[in-house]
Amino acid sequence: MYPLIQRSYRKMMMMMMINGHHYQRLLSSSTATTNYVLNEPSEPNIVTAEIPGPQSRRLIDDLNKIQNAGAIQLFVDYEKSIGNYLVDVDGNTFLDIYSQISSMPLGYNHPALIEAVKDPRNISSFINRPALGILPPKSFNDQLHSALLSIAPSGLNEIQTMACGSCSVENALKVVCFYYRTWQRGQPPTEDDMLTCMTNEQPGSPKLSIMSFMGSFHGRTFGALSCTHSKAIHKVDIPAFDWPIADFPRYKYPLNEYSDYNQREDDRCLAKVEDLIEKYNRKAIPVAGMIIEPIQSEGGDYHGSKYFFQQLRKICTKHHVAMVIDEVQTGGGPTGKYWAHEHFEMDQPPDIVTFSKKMLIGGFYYRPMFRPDKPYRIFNTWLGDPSKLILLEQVVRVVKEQRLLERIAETGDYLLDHLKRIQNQYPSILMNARGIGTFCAIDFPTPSLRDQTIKQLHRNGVHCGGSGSATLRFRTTLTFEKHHVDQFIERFDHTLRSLSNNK
Ligand code: PSZ
Repeated sequence: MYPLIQRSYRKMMMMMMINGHHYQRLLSSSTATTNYVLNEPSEPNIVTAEIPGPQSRRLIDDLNKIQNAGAIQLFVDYEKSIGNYLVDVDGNTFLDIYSQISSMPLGYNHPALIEAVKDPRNISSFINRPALGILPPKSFNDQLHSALLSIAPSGLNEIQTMACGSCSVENALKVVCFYYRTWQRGQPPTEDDMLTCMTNEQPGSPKLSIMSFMGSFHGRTFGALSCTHSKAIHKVDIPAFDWPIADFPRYKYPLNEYSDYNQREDDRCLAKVEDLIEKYNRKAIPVAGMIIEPIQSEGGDYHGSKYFFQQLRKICTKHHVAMVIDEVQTGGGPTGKYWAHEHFEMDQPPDIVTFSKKMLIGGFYYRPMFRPDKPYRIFNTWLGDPSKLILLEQVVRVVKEQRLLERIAETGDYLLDHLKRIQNQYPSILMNARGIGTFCAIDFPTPSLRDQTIKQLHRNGVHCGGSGSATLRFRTTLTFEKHHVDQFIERFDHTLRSLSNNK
């Protein structure tokens, strides 16, 4: 440690070195808040001729000997990465607007998280991963309150933790089926139910369905995969349930120029939802629930309007369909609210909200009436990991103290303004700039132009990724600031200029 203490106006600044990272800790004398300032590099720095560089290539080749390493982009030096900058094994420093597929709340090596890991009181939690469903640690209830329930969507007062996003979705869908069958039967499972379920027969294994939406992504496990419709490679060769698939709106942009068209699109999709519910009820595969993303994220950053979601909530209530909102990708703050669906101001809360990624632990919030009636109906070995709750407690504290949600909303407006400006500058390459907070996206006319741009952005020091077939998506941390936007836009402009010159 190198404590270098300076006194400035009502602030005490300590520069420390933790795990090789300098950071500044600004302690306000008037409040108990800690203002961490990350010592990020001033800009990206690419030192290899090709991305991936030679060290990454060597490691990819080695890995390929023992598994299919075809998806690996880079090997990363996580010790050197900091804040919004990712450093690879070749020493390339990228501005990271993808943040581990939207799963880094505060960026790399945030000092608040390093402190939590170094705190001797937390060591046992990192070492002794418990079977949470039977032997939770003494701090568990407090942690659930401070890390998860303190930021729960309104009306959803109960919580179940899980290990990952897919697992959260799977178990949320099971809760929906428990609830539906109990309502349908008017009593808990009968002896006949208990007997027939053992051989996958009715009525114990009932014919029920979950509605999902074309273009959605809810995970790759068996049940979730029947609700996922973003790319064939995710689904091919896997048996699927006969479950209804509705349409998610596809708007024209700019929204204010196409409001009539978009309104008709909402109404078309809503009518199809109701038709499908009625059709599946007639087929004797009643719709117990629906699962929907507030913004279709993997599928290509498709947004649904406030009106669409408000009406959808009403349809669910009318037909006794449980509404599961999948906030695995949108949740945790990137839209400027902890939960993207809160932008929709629906007349009732969703019935279940799934999360993972930026929340560091998976799980779902649910309305009290969805609590399973018996223990062990929702259960597995780990049910998450309380050491992640220690980290999440810190994240929630930092987000609150540093007003990161308000700041991400401002940074997001700034980003979207710039995207709209640059789209006007390159009208033949860019279109449909859209987003809430920094959860933004922009489209290209073809998949190959999008892919080329992403490759070139990597070479120009921006780590980024696509969604859908021809979209560039922004999935920043919550510590992403206007100066990061400026850096991105400068490199985006440079990249687009070179691409349009080469056309
Ligand atoms: O290719 C993949 O498997 C990817 S790339 C991004 C994701 C998955 N996102 C995960 C995800 C999600 O975005 C939504 C809305 N719901 C569920 C999931 C599944 O979460 P994980 O990956 O944690 O199982």
